[in-house]
Amino acid sequence: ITIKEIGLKTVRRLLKTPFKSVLQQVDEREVIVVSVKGDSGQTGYGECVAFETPWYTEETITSCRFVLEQVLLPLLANQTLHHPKEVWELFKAVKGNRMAKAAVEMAVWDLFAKQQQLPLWQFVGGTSQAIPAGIVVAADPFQIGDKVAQANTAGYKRIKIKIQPNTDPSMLKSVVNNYPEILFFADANGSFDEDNFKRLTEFDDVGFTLIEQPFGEREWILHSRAKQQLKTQICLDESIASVEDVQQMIDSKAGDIVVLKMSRLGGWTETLKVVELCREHSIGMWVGGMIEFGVSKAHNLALASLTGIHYPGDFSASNYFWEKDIIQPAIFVDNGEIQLSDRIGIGYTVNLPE
Ligand code: OSB
Ligand code: MG
Repeated sequence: ITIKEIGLKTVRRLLKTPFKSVLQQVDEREVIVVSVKGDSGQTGYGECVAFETPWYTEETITSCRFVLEQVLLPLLANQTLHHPKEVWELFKAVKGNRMAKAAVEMAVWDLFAKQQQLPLWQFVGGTSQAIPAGIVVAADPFQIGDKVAQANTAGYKRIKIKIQPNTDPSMLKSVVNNYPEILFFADANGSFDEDNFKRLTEFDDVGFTLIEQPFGEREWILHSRAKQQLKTQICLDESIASVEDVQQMIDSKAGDIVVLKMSRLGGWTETLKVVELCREHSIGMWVGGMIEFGVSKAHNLALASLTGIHYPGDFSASNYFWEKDIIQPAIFVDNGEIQLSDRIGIGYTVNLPE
């Protein structure tokens, strides 16, 4: 495929309700949709999901726009590619900036799947067409009970609750006990430290399937101590930004499970390497969310189709965050699952603003 046109389109929309975590409150979301047109006339799509400021990863939507426009797009323009893996090679001389790279790289994978007339999930070797959904409750503590009840009514079988050192574990325990058939995850977003380690152990009896990122990104030793001392599985999210980070987690016995975020990892090529490494070492996997729109979600759903990804990801319906998504049809959850499309590429039509 020869790359003929590359487009960037900014999408900015309000969330239906504010997303509150220990790190940041998100009320409005801005992303960049990347479109890549090949000589066959088809178009592949990617979505850059960096946030407005560096509260979650170092990149921002503004740094990504700069790197995309000034550095990455010129490297890709007019290139002839035989496989989407070649994009990672093309970008090799560019340090870091994985979220910017991922957005372009993902668009090229979509384009190749379309050229091969295959759904993206089949193009990448996925096997499952029904993806278990999962929702995130990121609200004030007094709202958690109601939000969990609503998620249960909507059919979700996996609910992730944001926690921090001042969250009351006994309150959470009574919520979790109400729904024996639902899997509950906890996400601490790195809010614990050595001084309140004991506080973390008080969440061990809540009934969580896993606790996500209790400590900071580079706290391998604290995480390994938590893995030893808690019966709840330890899952790393922010810590995992490369294949090397997964190897570090394995070597330091710092976790049982990883969250795959294709954007933070730099796209499909690096993510597929991570999946391979996790399979070899029997590390659990699931696919994380970035409060993103449908293009990114569609790529992530295709990822969740791969074998070895055993836990339900952050896959909520389009209408959980958005009045209107940028894809058609919207993503919807039926009986706790999302069905992957039989259509080629990401499987959805993209509707971009003028
Ligand atoms: O820590 O998993 C996280 C959203 C934005 C930034 C970080 C995280 C999240 C989520 C996922 O919790 C929310 C979603 O998109 O479903
Ligand atoms: Mg997380």
